[in-house]
Amino acid sequence: MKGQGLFAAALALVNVELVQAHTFIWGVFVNGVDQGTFRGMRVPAYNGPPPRGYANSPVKDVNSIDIRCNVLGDLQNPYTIKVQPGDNLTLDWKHNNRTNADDIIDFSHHGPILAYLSPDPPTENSFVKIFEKGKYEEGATPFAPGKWAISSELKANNGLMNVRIPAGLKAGHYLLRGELIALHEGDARFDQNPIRGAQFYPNCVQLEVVGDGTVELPKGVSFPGAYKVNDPGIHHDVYCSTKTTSLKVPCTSTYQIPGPTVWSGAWPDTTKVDVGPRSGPATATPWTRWISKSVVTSATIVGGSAQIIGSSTYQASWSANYATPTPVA
Ligand SMILES: *[C@@H]1O[C@H](CO)[C@@H](O)[C@H](O)[C@H]1NC(C)=O
Ligand SMILES: *[C@@H]1O[C@H](CO)[C@@H](O)[C@H](O)[C@H]1NC(C)=O
Ligand SMILES: [Cu+2]
Repeated sequence: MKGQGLFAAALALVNVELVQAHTFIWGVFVNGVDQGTFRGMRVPAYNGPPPRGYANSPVKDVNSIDIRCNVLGDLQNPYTIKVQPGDNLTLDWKHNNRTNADDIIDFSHHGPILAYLSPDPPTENSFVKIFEKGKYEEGATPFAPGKWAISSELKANNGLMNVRIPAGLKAGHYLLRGELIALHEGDARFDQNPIRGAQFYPNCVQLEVVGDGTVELPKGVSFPGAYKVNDPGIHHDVYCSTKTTSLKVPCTSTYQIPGPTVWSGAWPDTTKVDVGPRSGPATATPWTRWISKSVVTSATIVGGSAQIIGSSTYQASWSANYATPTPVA
């Protein structure tokens, strides 16, 4: 039937986005030494049962708690990565598998990459921007998106993103919030058209800074709170930046990365370090808990497929005080 055919086509389109090549942080190298797959990572388990969970659908509502550390970002990882001020970290963004053959993210996903640091747990205005890179080359022809940190750099660099721990940073527990913002649908605003809009991929890593540093983080921003749906760096048409043609967004050849300016105490240049071999699994263990449309589903995995044991409404619960993660038994 015609009507049914249309419905099926619409459904197929939705599924295409759900299984698209999305990315999250699979591991962190400290001065080139891998700390192990998923160690210290608050891994988002988005979208539904395995294998779909690996597709990690974006966070799109800048006012939701998910913008802080992604869905389930309040859940601690049993392991915390120890670092010192001045250490060179390399975040390993991957899609399907933690290998060099991985495609990282679909090429259509043009946009900036960012990093913030906050004490763990975050408080009001505690996220401080320590790194950002946005658009660095104008498109050669009208409507060409130009060169962007995600699609032209991170992807070409095997998903490796360099971040350096600020000099003299005071010892303590911190969250490193790495983020990609994909703007291929950023000509639309999520509040006006929830099917489209900018896509956020925030991921948090648990760090313990050791040493006798004395530098405290300055006042930062809150997540949610730091971003607005109509920020010029969020409501931005990557395809009209060289010509005034879009009726939806003012076209501009300059791109303004959202959020605050980078803290003056952060390193002005990030250093690319050679990374050693990866340690730990190259494939993800099927999720036993995932979230979709604010419903958390728990399951056991039997023979690769999920046997659902229960579901509940997602209520992120961020504690006010630092709690030592429970080690894995
Ligand atoms: C981090 O990289 C910089 C620049 O290459 C280097 O000078 C510094 O020694 C590195 N830090 C560590 C702890 O290796
Ligand atoms: C990635 O890992 C999955 C298992 O999780 C496997 O089925 C797939 O073939 C792997 N893909 C590549 C490109 O290695
Ligand atoms: Cu996408």
